[in-house]
Amino acid sequence: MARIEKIEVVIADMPTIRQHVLAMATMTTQAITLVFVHRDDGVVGVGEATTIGGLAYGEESPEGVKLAIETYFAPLLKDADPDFPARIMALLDRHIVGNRFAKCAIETALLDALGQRNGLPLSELLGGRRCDELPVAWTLASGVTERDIEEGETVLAARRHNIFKLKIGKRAVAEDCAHVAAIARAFEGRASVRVDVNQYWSRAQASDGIARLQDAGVTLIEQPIAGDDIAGMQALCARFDCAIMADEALTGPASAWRYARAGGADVFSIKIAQSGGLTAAGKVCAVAQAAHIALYGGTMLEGGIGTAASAHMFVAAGEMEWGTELFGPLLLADEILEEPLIYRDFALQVPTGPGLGVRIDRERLARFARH
Ligand code: MUC
Ligand code: MG
Repeated sequence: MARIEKIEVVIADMPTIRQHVLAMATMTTQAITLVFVHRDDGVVGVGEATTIGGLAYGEESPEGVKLAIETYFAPLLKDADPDFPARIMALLDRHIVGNRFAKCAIETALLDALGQRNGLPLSELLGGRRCDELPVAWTLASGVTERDIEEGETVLAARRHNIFKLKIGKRAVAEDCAHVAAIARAFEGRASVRVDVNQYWSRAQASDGIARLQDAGVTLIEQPIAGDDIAGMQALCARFDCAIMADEALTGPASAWRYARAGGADVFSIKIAQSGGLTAAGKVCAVAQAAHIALYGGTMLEGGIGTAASAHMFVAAGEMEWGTELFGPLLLADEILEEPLIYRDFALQVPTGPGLGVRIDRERLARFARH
């Protein structure tokens, strides 16, 4: 029997390559939140609990995750047998309400360690992979239309991305939609354009905005109104031809079931941390598949660890009909992995090594770690 010896949480403030303007926050750094699980046989697994904009996006902040894990998770995990991640996650669920990001990081770290111990990629522990690469969208969110178009041209020419997601909701509806239409026009026939409103529209604004976006050729609208407004989302799905995607609304399998039952989304954005872990995210996928809702691989703008974990989970879960947005590491100005993830030909190559198949460079991490 093995034992968990130590849990370590590191928050690293990493500069982004440019400001990233979302409706709820403007980012110039990302607080990458990593959780290391040290086993007594010397194997160390790592998971990620990164969020966006402190407490601007979800209920868990980097500092809160660190406090919760060190104060409440660690005593429960001390001396537990890390060869049984499902047993450990059941123990955590019994004693800890919510804290989905923290739970996701712990589950990822346990599975990473188990994979390393047994020489198996994490995707194999999750049932086996269906493919080796995932299409990856890029988010244009500099806040300036011309700069977004220039950036889009650069990544398109590099054959890195041909799907662009635009973050809107901050400005007036007409202004935001004109910005999207200009970018959609610039890339017509060469790249597809989607939007994410991050819940910032009222029902009336969404009716107006989605009609304009549909005219501009946008085919996917992410979380236009509040996640808890299932009836409002259902009405938008019924009224418009373009696909409506749920993101913030999905906080695990129960919310997925409520959405599926109500017909509140055409597409689910699957996020491992928002779901409460890799297994929980798999259940969200299962609900979608049972209800004929399409899948999309979402991100919380994690670094390489959360991105690799998501990739392993997505390739095991089923077809991501709308692709993924696993570009998080590319938004960071520096690399903290020993070997960076590989992006080429508009896709992310899913790592093939044991566990996550990527390792943290502790020296590089130390340069950004908070003390
Ligand atoms: C979100 O809401 O989907 C994903 C891409 C991006 O720029 O922000 C995230 C969060
Ligand atoms: Mg979103």
